[in-house]
Amino acid sequence: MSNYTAKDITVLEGLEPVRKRPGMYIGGVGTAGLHHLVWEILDNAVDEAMNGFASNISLTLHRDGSSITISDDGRGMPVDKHPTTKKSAVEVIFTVLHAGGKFEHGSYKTAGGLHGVGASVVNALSTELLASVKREGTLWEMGFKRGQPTGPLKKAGSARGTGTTVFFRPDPTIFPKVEFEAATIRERLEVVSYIHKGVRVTFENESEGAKEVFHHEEGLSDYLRKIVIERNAKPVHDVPFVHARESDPRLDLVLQWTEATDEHVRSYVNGIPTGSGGTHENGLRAGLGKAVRNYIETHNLSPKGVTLATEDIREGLTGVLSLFIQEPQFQGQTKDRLNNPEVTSAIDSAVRPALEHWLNHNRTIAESIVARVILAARAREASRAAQAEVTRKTATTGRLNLPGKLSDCTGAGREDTELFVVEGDSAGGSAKQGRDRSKQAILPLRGKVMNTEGMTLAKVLENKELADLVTALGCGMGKNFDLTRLRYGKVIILADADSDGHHIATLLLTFLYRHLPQLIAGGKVFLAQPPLYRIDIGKDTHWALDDDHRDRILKSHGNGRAHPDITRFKGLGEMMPKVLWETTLSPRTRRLLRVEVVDQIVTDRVINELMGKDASARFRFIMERADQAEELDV
Ligand code: 0R9
Repeated sequence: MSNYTAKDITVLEGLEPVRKRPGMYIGGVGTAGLHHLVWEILDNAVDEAMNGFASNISLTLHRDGSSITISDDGRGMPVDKHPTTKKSAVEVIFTVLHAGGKFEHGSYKTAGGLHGVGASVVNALSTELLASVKREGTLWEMGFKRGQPTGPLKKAGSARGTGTTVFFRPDPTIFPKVEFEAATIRERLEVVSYIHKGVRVTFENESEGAKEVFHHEEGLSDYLRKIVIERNAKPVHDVPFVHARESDPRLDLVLQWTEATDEHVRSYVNGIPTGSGGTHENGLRAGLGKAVRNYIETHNLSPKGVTLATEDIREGLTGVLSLFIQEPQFQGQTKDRLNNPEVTSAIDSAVRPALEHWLNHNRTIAESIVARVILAARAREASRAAQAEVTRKTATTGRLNLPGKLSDCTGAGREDTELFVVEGDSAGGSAKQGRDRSKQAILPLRGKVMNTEGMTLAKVLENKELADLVTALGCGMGKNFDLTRLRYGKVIILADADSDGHHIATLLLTFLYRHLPQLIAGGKVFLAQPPLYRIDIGKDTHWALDDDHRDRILKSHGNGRAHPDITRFKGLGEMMPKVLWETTLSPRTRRLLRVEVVDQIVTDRVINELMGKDASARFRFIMERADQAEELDV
C-alpha cells in the first residue's frame, strides 16, 4: 500500500465505535433510532432503483416484530474480492465504517458517492444480519453477529434473476425496545413509491398476514391527488402545477389550490420527510408568492379595497415538494427541518419562472387561482372585523350572530337560564333532546378543547370552538367583559364521567379561569355530574357518579334478595335523552358542583404548572379540584 489514509484507520477501528456511541450514528436508541436502521437499508435499495437497475423493493416485518427483511431486484452487490484487501465488496459494505462518524441523516448517496454508507452501522447494531446476493446465476450469502462475520461470503446455491436481500435483527442490548411500528414503516414505503415514480414497493406485515403494494406511475401527482381526497378539499382548478427539474437542485413539485382554508404542503429532502419545513419551504413560498403577485400585477387583477397578504396567496394551497441535495443539514429536535441556506434562493429562482410561465399559459386556471387568493384576502379582513364584533356586541341588542351549532333556549338573557357546554356532537344531541328548551341551551364542542394556558386572547379567538363559546355567552372578554351581558344565569360544563371527560373539563376550566375569570368569581360556572353507572335492584333504579358511589349504593341495598344489574355508561352520547334529563339536566334531581377558587395564588400556580407542561399530573389535578368544589343541591 502506497499511502496510509484515514480510511485505513477506520478499517482498523472496525465497528466498535458504533456500538459504543450509537447515538452519534443514528441519532439515538429510541424508536426513531431503531427505525433509522430500516431507512438506512431501504435507502440502499432505493439508490439501486434511482440508478435505474431495480424496479421492485420489498420489505417484510417479521412475525416477531423485531426483525426485518428488505430486498431489491437490482444488480446485486458485487461479490468479487478486492485485490489488495482480499475482502468481498459485501464484507466491506457491512464491516467498514464509511464517511466518518457523523450522524448522517440520509445523504444524497448516489450523487455524493456515499453508496452503502449506512449498512455497516446497521450491522454493528444488530445481533444478526444476513446478506444474500443473487448475481450471475448464483446465490451468495454472508452472515454477521453484532457486526462480526460468522464466515466468509459463500455460494449458497443457484439463483434466478439478480438482487440483494438483507435480513437484520436489532440488538436488544443497544435498543431498550426492539419493536418496529408497522404504521411508521408502511407510511415511509408509501412515500418512497410516490417520490420514486414507477418503483413497485411491497410491504408485508407477517403478524397481520397482510401484503400491500405501492406503485405510482405518476409519482407526486398521484400523491397530491390522494392528499386532496383525504383532506376532503375541493380543488379550485383541475390540473395541478407540476414541475420537475433534473439537477441543480434536483426537485419535484406539485401544487394545487383548493377551497380548504388552510395551507398543506408536504416536503421531503432526499426522501426524508421535513415536517418542520426549513429553507426549501421558505424558497418555495418566496418563489410562489412572487409568481402569483407578478401575474396579478401584469394582468391588472389587483382587488380594490384589500391588500393581499402573503398568507392569502397560499390559503387552500395543497402540494408536495421533493428535493435532492448533496449534503443536507437537518435541524431541530426531531431533525426534520432543513437548514441549508443556499437552498432558499435555489428553489425560489427555480419555482418563480416556472410557475409564472405556467400561469401565463393556463389563463383559465390562473384566473381561478387569483379569484381564490382575493377571496382569501376578503375573508381575512371580514374575519378580523368579526372577531372584533365577538367582543363588542351585546346580548340585549339581539343582533348577536350566534353560533350555528348553539341550540339556544327561548328564555335566553334571563337569570333562570342555563348554558350547557357539552363535549361532542352525539352527547350534544342527547342533551338537546332531553333538555327543557325554555331554560336550557346546549352548545356542543367538537373534539378536545385546546389548551389555552399561556396563550394570548387573539390566539384563543382563532379557535372556532372557543370563539363560539364566547359569542354564545354574550358577555365579551378581556377589556370588553361585562357580566351584566351574560346571556345565561349558569354556565354548566357537561363532560363524560371518565378521565377523558375530566380532561376536557380541565381544559375548559383553564380557559375560563384565564380568559373569563370574572365568570368564575361571579359564581356562574358549574360542573354537571352525569352518572357513570346505572344500578337496577329489583324495581329500583339508582345512579352512581363513580366507583365509590356505586359501591356505597350496592352496600346499602345489598341485603335484599334481588340481584343488582349494573350498567356502565361509555359516554353521554349513549344515554337516552330521558335518562340524561332525569340524572343530569333536571334541576329537581341533578346535583351540580359550583366551581370556586378558594386560593387564587395556589390555583394560579397549579394551573400554570399543570397546564403548562406536565401532562401526567393533569388528571390528578382535575380529580382533586372536583372534590374541592362546593357541592350544591340546586
Ligand atoms: C436490500 C438493500 N439493498 C442494498 O443494500 C443494495 C446495495 C446494492 C449495491 C449494488 C446493487 N444493489 C444493491 N442493493 C451495486 C452497486 C454498484 C455496482 N453493483 C451493484 C455500484 O455502486 O457501483 N451496492 C451498494 C454498494 C455497493 N453495491 C458496492 F459498493 F459494493 F459496490
